[in-house]
Amino acid sequence: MGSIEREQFDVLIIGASLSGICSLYHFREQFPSWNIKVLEAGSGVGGTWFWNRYPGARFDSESISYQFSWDKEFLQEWDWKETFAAQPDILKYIETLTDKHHLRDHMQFNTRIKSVHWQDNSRTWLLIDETGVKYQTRFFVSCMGVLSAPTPPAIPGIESFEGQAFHTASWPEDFVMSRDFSGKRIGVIGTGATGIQTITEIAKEPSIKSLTVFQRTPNWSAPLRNAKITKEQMKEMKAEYDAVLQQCASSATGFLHDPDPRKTMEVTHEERIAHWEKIYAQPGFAKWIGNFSDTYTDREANRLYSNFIADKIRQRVHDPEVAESLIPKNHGFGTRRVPLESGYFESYNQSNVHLVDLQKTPIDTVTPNGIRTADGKEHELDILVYATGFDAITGAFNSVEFHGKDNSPLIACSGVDDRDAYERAVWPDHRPYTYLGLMAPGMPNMFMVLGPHQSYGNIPRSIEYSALVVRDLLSYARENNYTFVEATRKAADEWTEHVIDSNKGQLSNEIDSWMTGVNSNVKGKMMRSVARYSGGSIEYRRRCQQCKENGWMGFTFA
Ligand code: NA7
Repeated sequence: MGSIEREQFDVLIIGASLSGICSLYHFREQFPSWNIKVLEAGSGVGGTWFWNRYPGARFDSESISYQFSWDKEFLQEWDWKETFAAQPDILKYIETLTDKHHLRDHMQFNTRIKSVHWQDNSRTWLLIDETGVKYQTRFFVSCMGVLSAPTPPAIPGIESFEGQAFHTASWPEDFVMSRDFSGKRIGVIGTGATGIQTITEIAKEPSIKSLTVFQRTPNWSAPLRNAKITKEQMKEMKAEYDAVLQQCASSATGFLHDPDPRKTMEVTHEERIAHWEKIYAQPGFAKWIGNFSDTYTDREANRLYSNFIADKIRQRVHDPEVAESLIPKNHGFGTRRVPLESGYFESYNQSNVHLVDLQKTPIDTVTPNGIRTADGKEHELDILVYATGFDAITGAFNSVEFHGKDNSPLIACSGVDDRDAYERAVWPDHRPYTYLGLMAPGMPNMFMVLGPHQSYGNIPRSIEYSALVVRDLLSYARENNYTFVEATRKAADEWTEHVIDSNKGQLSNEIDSWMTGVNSNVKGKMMRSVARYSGGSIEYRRRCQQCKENGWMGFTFA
């Protein structure tokens, strides 16, 4: 297709991620005569699980709770090997399911969209990829993901490094650790969920020369407790899938764990410790979600549990000074997304693993040979890994030139973009404004699956639900011959206010993290915002259902 051609679609989906796959499957079932296509920047399906191939990448949701429910036959066919599957297995699961349903027939890979413009005269969206190819579509569904725009660290001198450097989300293809890291001095910047997984795995590799971790903020982390799944266990689990899905549906987070309804101070000291020991010994997010119900809203409750976890860390790290550096002091347990680990803290007991506490000695500059810290020391490195996270939630939208009605930009930031653009932006300073997280006023015919203001929790559970709501909304439009759908300002005002209100009282609001919309590596992303719906997935579903039952109240059609 030449650059002046313009292919026409009924629905274009951006992203062959889990949300893109799920949306495509349901839309194709419902609208068999429609011309539907998925455009994907990568060379394969999988989104997060396609890009994040770093050593140690794996689920910290239970594998059996992190799969699509719509193909019951495939649920019985697919065998998970571990309680928390590793990235290669997860990608294989996604690829096998995609192939089983011939979904690749509707997918185009290696296509990165550069600009998206609403065209009022034809009531269509015009998308242009980075080679100049144009795509025109009636409806456009963003499945671009919440953690899909990687951010390398904004550190002086970073371009001067003469060794190999890469972000964890663009790990070199065909990488073999025992070959590519053999004899090397490796540096890792960042200790979020990704850093903690990959540091643990790199440290285990006997052939590395050394591993130096550059930690700006320690994160609370606790044992994953992964295990192999035997054939016999898998058979038993398969018989229980209905109950597993039911349990996810009845929990506010969509996970297999529920909070203990008691409050921390309602029980005796002995009962408290017994409960904490119990959840600490359980696999997965039990030690985060399965806690007393006030742990993330009551300061004292949170302090006590944080002390309990801090003592666990002290017991595992031999050097007391290193242990203290690894214990967060500026935020309580669970007020940021809790990374789960499998021997992370013990890594620091190895003589070839070094922690550089950037709160004591900040990075001065990256040099051709490594990293120089404020104490004048140069940490010499052959390989530098950026585990520095993502421009979360709004970042994928921000990486595209995005204009809606009246040519208004979707995102513009004060001090970065011009004043006029900023005043007309739908999401000024990355602050989302949506109705049910599904649409934004001024952006007609544009839907979001796993967009801002949706309840995340267990990601596939959220995706399945919102993909079905978008499908039903499109069905309603088709049945009534509507070619135009838009969220009203009134509905978006009320919903956005509700999202902000639901978030009040959470200790996590007081902490900078990707969940509160702060990223020092992204220009203009310095102010905290509310980008996730904290009212829980049960309440989210109730509100979507209510909207549907009331004739899609809050949307206008034409
Ligand atoms: P995160 O959780 O955003 O972690 C990024 C880490 O990188 C974090 O420790 C940051 O420190 C650190 N960072 C970022 N920029 C810098 C600079 N410039 N200098 C030093 N350190 C830096 O991203 P992840 O990829 O680990 O996890 C994202 C989510 O993916 C995760 O929660 C799961 O849901 C899956 P900071 O804390 O900002 O001081």
